[in-house]
Formats: sequence, structure tokens, C-alpha cells
Amino acid sequence: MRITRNTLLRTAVLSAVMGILPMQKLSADDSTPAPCPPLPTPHQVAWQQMETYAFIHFGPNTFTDKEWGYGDVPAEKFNPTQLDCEQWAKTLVAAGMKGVIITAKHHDGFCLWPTKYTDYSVRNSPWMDGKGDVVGQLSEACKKYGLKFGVYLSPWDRHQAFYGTPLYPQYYRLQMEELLTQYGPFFEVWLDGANGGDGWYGGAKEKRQIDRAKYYNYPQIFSLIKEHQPQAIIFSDGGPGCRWVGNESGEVSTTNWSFLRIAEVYPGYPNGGELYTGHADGDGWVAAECDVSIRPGWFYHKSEDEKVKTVDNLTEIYYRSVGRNGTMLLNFPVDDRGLIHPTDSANAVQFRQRIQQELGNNLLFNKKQPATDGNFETYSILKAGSSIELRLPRATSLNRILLQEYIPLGQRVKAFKIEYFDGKQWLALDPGEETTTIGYKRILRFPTVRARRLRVTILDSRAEVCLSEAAAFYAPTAQ
Ligand code: FUL
Repeated sequence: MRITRNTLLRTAVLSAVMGILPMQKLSADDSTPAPCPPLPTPHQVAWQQMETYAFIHFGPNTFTDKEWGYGDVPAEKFNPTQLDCEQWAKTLVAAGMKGVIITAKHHDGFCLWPTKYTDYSVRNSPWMDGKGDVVGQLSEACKKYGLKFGVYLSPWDRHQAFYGTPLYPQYYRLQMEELLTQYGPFFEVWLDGANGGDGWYGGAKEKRQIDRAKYYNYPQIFSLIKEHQPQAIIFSDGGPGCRWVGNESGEVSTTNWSFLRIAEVYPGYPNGGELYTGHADGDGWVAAECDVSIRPGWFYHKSEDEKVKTVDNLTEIYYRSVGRNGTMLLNFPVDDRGLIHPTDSANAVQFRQRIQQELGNNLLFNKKQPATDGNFETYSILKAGSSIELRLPRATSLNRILLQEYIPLGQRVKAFKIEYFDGKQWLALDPGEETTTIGYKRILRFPTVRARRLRVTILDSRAEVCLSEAAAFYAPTAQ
């Protein structure tokens, strides 16, 4: 069964003009299936449509060759000689990134903006004689080059003497408010869940344990973010805006529900396995974000100059994140000059070209069918057990299929299969991985076949399925 809201609307308008239908038929809603909760907010849909965006890890660790600074390094250590946020922005745009999130403060507590709440910041560094503001400069560069902007503000702070006391959560909230009101707009706010316990803590040099679920008073932080930046997606292990996937290798499970049982999860939530798949019976929409660094470390280390992920590595990550209903958050460790290293930049830009080569030419594109018209807003409706046939203009080689559900009405598909007609019979396409969930986007790779007809069958679903897009591609570089 194929219905497009646009076609119905057009028909209704035409018929109404011709006096055939009563005016109330003008509403396109007659054909809209009932929503199947949980549902994403429009901001969550817009965020998922970004698909790939970048992380920048930069700070004292960049100058001390560390991953987790202890919080004891003097501010004077922070001294990039050629820092250029426009170079970052231009590189990221060329790599197809739609936004960038910066570590405004990492676990070492050093602030990349001149905060008024601590002297442990760029204000007391030799960089630009203490007059610089990395967060501000990047925010400006994002506006200039059309990138969205986000911040990482580490809840754990190994520098402050009062970390672990009731004062610290107030300090954290004030810093968050400073960022939310001085910079932006933000598309995402990143709340890291890490806490190793030990730190410098104003010279105390000890281990401090806090209750991860309660100490920071997250509900208050969330409302602060909502108040000042309502469009910002809040990342943490358990959302509420989007979730961690339980690993830092940039991949989510093939079965990936964009739901979590919201009352159970919180930043620092320890069950990574559940975050990898989502909760099939969850009551909150918390889609998966797959974070990964282009190098082994999050921060720059000269010793990793030869260990930058290759175009093949990055392409694989793309298929395992964006291709499995997740987003891809790719980290660039800015170097000690304050620039994205040329190898990282070259590999990232070539990665984008590879994706374009593999998925740039939709062989199924056809305006006559809502599922192939390239318009996310129109969809074909399929009941469980039913199929949709997709025809190519001529027999063509193909090895990639992309499917999308119209997620504003919910994520519904539980199992599906794809077949192709070889001229005599329908044969199964084997992508070598389970074909369970689809969600916002699922991309399947399989050995090249030649076909003129394809068939997608919904084997099981939570409700009738709104198939927004079905596309097929031939990736020339694949076997
Ligand atoms: C982790 C942190 O501990 C790492 O240093 C890094 O920032 C990564 C993105 O998140 O939890």
C-alpha cells in the first residue's frame, strides 16, 4: 500500500477546487498513521539529520602528552603558537561535518574560556597574553563557516579543592550558565560520565568518591540547559537528548532502538551493553551517538602521528554508526600548535569523498513513489507482512541499500528482509548482519548483484511502518 501525504494533499486540493470533495478532506492528516510513542522532539529529529559532526579535544593535556590531566599543571603550560579556529572549521566543513563540540573544560578543570569562576583558565595562560578565548573564537568560526556549535563541560574536575563538597555542583552550574548565556546557539551539550576518583584537588592529591547518580543534581542542570538553549540536545550515558553507545570505537549495535527506560538511566550509567542496543521497551526517545577519535587518543600525541585512522577505517565506522541508526561524532585532537594535523585533515576529507562516491548516486531515485522521491517528509505505509517493490529503470549493478523510517511518528520496524529479482526468481540479499531495526537510517552492504527489481518486506513491527526512503547504490570501490 502506497500513500504520500503530499499526493493526498494535492489530490484533495485539486478535487476540492473541482468541487468533488467536501472541504474537510483538505486535511492531509486523514492519511497520517497514529504516532507510535516514544517520539523524538523536532530538535532530536534535526540533530539526527546532521549525521556526522566533530569533537575537538584540546587543553593542557595537548602540551603534556596526557589523556587525563591530574589537574595540577600550571595554566602557563597552555601556549599554542598558531591557534586558528578558522583552520579547524574549514577542515571540518570539507570533511562533511555539520557541527563541532569542544572540550570547554576536560577532567583537569582547565577552562578554555575566560570564566569568572576560577583562575584556572586561558586568562592566566601566556596564549594571547591571557586575552584569548578558545570557546569564543570557535563559536565565531562556526558562524562564519556554517557549522553548528556544541560544548563539553566535564562534571568531574580534578583541579578544584572543593570537588566532592556541596559547593562544587553550584560552581559547575554557574559555569554551565556562563557558557549557555555567553556562547551559542548550541546544538548539543556533552556531559561526560567518567570519574576515576583521584586528582590534585587543590593539592590534596587524593581519591574522592561521589554518588554519580545524585551528586551533580542533573535535573537542575538539564532545566538550566533547556531554559537557555532549548534546542540543544543533552548528551550523557543515559540522555535525555541522546545517549552514549557503551564504547568509544564509533559503532552501535545492528539492532538499535532509539529508546531508553528513562527512569533507570543517568550520566555515568554503568550498563554499556544496554546503551549499545537501546531498550526495545523504553519510554523515552534517546537516540545513539557513536563517539570515536580519529587517533587512538582523544588528545594530541606526537607519537600517534602515524596512527591516524585511514579512509577505510573511517568509512567502516560510518557504516557502523550512521548506517545503523546512530550519529557519528568524530574527534580531532588539535595539536600543540593549535591546528588540526595535516594527516588527520587529509584522511577526514578523503573519507567524505569516499562516502560521496559510494552513496552519492541513488539508483532508485524516482519522484513518483514516496519512498524513492528523496523527500524525508513523504513515506509509504507498510503493514507487518507486506512488501514494497522498488523498480530501477534498467538492470543495474548494486551493492548498497539505504532505508529510512519516518521517525517523527516513531521507530517501528522490528525485522525486515530485502530481495532482488534476478530475471527468474526472487532471491535474498545477504548483508551479513541481522536485519532487525531500521530507525532514522539503516545502510546495508552486500556483494554486488545485478537487478532491476528489489523488494523490501516488513516481517515484524510495532505498528504499521512509515518507510520514508529506500535507496540503492553501487559503490565502485567495494568488491
Ligand atoms: C571520556 C573521557 O574520559 C575521555 O577523556 C574523552 O573525553 C571521551 C570523549 O569521554 O569519558
